[in-house]
Amino acid sequence: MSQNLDAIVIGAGVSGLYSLYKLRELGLSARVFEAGTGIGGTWYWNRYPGARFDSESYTYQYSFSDELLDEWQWSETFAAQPEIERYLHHVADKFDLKRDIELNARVSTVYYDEATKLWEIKTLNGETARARFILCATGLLSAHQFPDYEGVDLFAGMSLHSARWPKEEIDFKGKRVGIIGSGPTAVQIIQSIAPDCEQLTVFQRTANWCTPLRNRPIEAAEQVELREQAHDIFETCKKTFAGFIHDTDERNGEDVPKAERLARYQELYDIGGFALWLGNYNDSFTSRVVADEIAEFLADKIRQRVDDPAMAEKLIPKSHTFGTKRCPGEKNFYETFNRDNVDLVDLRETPISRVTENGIQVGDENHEFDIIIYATGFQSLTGELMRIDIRGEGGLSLQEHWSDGPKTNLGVQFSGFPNMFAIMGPHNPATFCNITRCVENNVDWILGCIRYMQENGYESIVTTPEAEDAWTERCYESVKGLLIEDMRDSWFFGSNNSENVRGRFLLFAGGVPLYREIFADVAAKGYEGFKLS
Ligand code: NA7
Repeated sequence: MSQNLDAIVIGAGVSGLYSLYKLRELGLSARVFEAGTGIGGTWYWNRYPGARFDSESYTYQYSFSDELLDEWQWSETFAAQPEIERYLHHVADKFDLKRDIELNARVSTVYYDEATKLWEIKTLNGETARARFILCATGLLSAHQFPDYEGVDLFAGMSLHSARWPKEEIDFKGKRVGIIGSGPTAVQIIQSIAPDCEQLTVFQRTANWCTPLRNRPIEAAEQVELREQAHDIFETCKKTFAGFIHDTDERNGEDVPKAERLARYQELYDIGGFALWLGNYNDSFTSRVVADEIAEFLADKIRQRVDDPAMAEKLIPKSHTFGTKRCPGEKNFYETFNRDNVDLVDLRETPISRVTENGIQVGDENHEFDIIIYATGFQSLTGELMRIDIRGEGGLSLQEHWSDGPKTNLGVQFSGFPNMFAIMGPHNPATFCNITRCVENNVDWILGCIRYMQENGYESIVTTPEAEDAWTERCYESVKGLLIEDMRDSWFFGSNNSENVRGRFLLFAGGVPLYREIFADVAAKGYEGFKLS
């Protein structure tokens, strides 16, 4: 039976749950269609050992309900996946959201009917629904990606992707394990499972600049303080470049004496989290001198922590300077490579030639495994939307619309797709954003827009192609002058995405405060750049 609704939300992760809450607040009928068998999105799928926040827990939580803030306490400064999943269930139960969430309902088609001006969706489990508004809460790192090595399907042992981790516990005892990848996910897995495995071999293509996470329990007195300061913390996050509590030092590193700079790096290194990345000197994203100096500071730490000098050199990034990719947060990651049962294969020296029935072949050598873990990342930002057959006005598919790279206005709308909104799609400031802070910002703006339409008798809103082109260009411009621009092998530039997307900057790098300002300005001008009818 087809359901007639005011709004359809695709995805029941952090943004989907909040969208449903806000849609109901406006008095709209809405349902969420979720591919997983549980809610949580990222925190449902990525249940691998060691999965945890890289944002401080108390900055990642929702800010919209004081009651919720009163009743939830995070046990650690960087909570682990099970606690985060419990939190999202708590939110869904508290606000009675689950009755409007269909699980196991992967949306396969989303078509716009020009006659009725309604969107119609179909799910793989045979559900259909129609609605005026459609909110794509599909996440930015959702479309997981296996590498295209020959033989990936041939391996007879257990193959696991970090973003499709099974609910049952995996016993690594006595197992020979190979892991491909060395990004933030791989780092979390490696440091967690190494003590359990019989043998762990890491296949690294690009080393990363990891910084200590310094996770710790939150004691009772600090819980009280954090609750009292919750709104101040959220306000701070609105004002910092990346929506985190870490704010850049206003001074340029190049103007500060070297000894003082080095002392500052040590201070930030000791704080942990993204302090060294996001709390550094104003020019740390633009000055090669400063970035290289931080890189050298970290390289020294790696040399001190890894016993074998040759291994240490492999773990020190050579292809990019500090800060040009998201830094994995680590705990004992480098010491893990001092273990007798851990080895590293540098794929820059010899690439993987194929996956075999019993292992991974590098050059002529076959490494035999019981388990292969793929921590190989995602088709970032565009991937999940591209996997759905989305067709707007004139039957134009989103794939066709984006054949020359994604185009959006403000990261939230695409021309030819009226009343469709993306929450964490391309051209958001998501790289430099604490996700929930940006989710709340974007959902609030979208719902503000829908309220404006209700109040002014509009039925449809769609970005003009001109405004879409301008915003897309502004996103490309936003990265110019940043060192990030030179590091195209990352998900910021869709390194795992299809050819038409790869190499294009997929985010807005102008910072969260500017993004918020632009949003407010567009709304204040009656949604300038959008056509209301
Ligand atoms: P990332 O950061 O995209 O990392 C993916 C890793 O997988 C990275 O080390 C890649 O190496 C590696 N990779 C991808 N394809 C291959 C192939 N074909 N062969 C060898 N290695 C490969 O994803 P994560 O899941 O770690 O982290 C995503 C975000 O989640 C992160 O930014 C945090 O915000 C949390 P490469 O660097 O491309 O050489």
